[in-house]
Amino acid sequence: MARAPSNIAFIKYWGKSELSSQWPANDSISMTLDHLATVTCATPDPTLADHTLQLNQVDHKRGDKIASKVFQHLDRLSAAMASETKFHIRSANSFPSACGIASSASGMAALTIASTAAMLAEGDLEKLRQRKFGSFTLNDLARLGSGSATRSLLGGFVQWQKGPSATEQTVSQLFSAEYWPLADMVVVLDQNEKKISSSEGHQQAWQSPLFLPRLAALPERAELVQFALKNRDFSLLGQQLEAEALEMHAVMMTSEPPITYWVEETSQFLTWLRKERVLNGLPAYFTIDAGPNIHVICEQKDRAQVQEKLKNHWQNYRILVDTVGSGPKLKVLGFVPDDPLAPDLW
Ligand code: 2P0
Repeated sequence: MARAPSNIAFIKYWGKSELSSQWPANDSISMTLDHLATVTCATPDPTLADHTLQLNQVDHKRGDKIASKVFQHLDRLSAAMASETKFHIRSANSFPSACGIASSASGMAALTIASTAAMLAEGDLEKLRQRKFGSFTLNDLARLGSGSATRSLLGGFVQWQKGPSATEQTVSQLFSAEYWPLADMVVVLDQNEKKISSSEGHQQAWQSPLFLPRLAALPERAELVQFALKNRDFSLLGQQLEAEALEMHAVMMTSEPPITYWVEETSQFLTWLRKERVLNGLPAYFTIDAGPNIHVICEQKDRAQVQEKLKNHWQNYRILVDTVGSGPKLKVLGFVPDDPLAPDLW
């Protein structure tokens, strides 16, 4: 059984240079979260003709959208280990899925760890990280499930570098979770499932006239974000976060066909937050993933103040409060718990 956190990208992965190997068009940097997570129990069963999947207490059949993605990944994992093992998968998210809170990052990371560990009867995550699965590492396998999942395999602040070729990608921790306690408050403006998946969006990015100029300018922004992290310079980090999120959404909106993930409240929120910061000194900045919901980032020391303000002005919306987390966990229980998310299990 594995618990893997979601992550929020500070420098976004948007666009792929090669689809089959999930080779990103640019390097990305993210903060691993703590409470927003997926727990997945994988139980191999030699009597099964096909995998089974229960997600958030709902059974899914091969052929439906989510089961297709999960079963395809399980088949990929089995193939990498020269096995034909079928699994019972039981999984739960601590947050709403598929609306821009990176459920595919935590979901694919947890699925990869739980299933490979179950196949090898391995209870030590560090040993799994060091193993090779055919020509793949654990990072490679998670990435093939979902690009952003590879960043969820580590805690703290994480960099995924595209490297000189698709087989030379690397994922590394820039700073630990303790280095800089930041908070992420996700204001859920709309929790309906998004209509265009990230995988489709990645492909359309190349059609935007803004995409190539973005790729050319990104190394400089990535350096500024690293500098801000290193020096714990919150206003520099915040400025870069906002510019980066707006630029990614500008690419989306100018893709062909265009993708608009925002709802009306998204732009209202951005205007409100900037006003609060400029006029009232609210120490918080936004970033946005591939969805309409806003991640408000602040330093942990200012969290109560920012949370209070959000609660007062956005009282009709759910706010998910999280902090930077230390990465995934693996447990061998020998049974499937009734509530895999129960905090005392972790
Ligand atoms: C990121 N996102 O860096 C960016 C920012 C969304 C916006 O990675 O096709 O679900 O499975 O590799 O990982 C979402 O893309 O896409 C994503 P696939 P994924 O977090």
